[in-house]
Amino acid sequence: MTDGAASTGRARVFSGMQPSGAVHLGNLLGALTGWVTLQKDADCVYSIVDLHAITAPDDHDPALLRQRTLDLAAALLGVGVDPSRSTLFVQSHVREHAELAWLFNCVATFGELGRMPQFKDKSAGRDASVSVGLFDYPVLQTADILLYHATKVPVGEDQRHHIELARDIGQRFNHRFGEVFTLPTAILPPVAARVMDLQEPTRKMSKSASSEKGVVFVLDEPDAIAAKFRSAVTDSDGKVRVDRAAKPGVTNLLEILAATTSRTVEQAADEHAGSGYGALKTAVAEAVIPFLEPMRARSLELAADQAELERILADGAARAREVAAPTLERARLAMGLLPPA
Ligand code: AQP
Repeated sequence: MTDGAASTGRARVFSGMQPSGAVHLGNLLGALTGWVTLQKDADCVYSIVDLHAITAPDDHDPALLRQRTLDLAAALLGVGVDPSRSTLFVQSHVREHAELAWLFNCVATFGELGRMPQFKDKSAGRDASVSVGLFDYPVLQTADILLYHATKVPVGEDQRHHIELARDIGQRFNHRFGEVFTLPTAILPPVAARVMDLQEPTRKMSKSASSEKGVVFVLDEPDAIAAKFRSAVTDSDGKVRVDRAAKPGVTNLLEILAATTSRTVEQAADEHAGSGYGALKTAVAEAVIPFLEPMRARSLELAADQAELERILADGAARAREVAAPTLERARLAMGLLPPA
């Protein structure tokens, strides 16, 4: 991988995913579909962001984290990340991420981090007991992105504020210390940028949801997927139409249907305008099951070969470091840190 994407004439893409649980339909439709598509034309750098996953100390189990890191590698490859085209690595294997995050900690402000909606959400009701890492999460994310001069960051809606913050921090750094960083923009999918929990359709589908009933995982068996859609919460209005505020459950089903059948939400809604909710749920399950099946099979196959996963990740880390190390060096020099003799 070359330093700036400009030298290859291709856009540089960065995105990350936490090994905080199994990959679900929200991760897939919100971000991973974009990861896979962008590989065709861009220089893509994808990271399993384990340093982010340890910011939620409530369920920090070291053995589980190691297993989830390997499982996520298998899942990312299984959904279509291609290591011969893209750089796939584990964040903690490239130490530059943590060091650049420290430099950015001295540029970011307490006020702007405190305003991040995801922090407010995840720390609600327990401000004093959350880790400093959770508060600082968007600064580490800024380092992740800016280390690689990424111009595009494919993410779901929930990450939009973090990407804007990354731009602000990068811009402030450049203004104070000279042009070192490229400013990124978020790329959101045209549909299903925020997939909602099937049981609580006003909450986003999440790996850390309190119940798995509303979360469809890529590795779920077809019967489990059908059962989850059958019991999806809708409303008592009985009409299939798009209205995120008044009909979050039905709208969510339509968005999932649209995203998995390459249609717009309006097309999906029109086609099911005369259907009952039961028929809509069946149609969504029948679209999602074959959509996920090849990814599930490939992920399981890859998960069985740990040595190969480790080889791919080691190769990815070496390639990532080729870009990350000189970027960090430039930032250190720009800030006036004395180079070691
Ligand atoms: N429900 C969602 N709809 C659309 N996109 C989503 N993403 C997550 N949930 C949805 C996108 O998936 C990418 C990876 O996210 P992450 O692993 O860094 O953590 P997250 O955003 O916090 O995702 P989760 O699943 O909710 O994990 P936990 O429970 O650990 O916090 C991001 O691009 C995100 O936008």
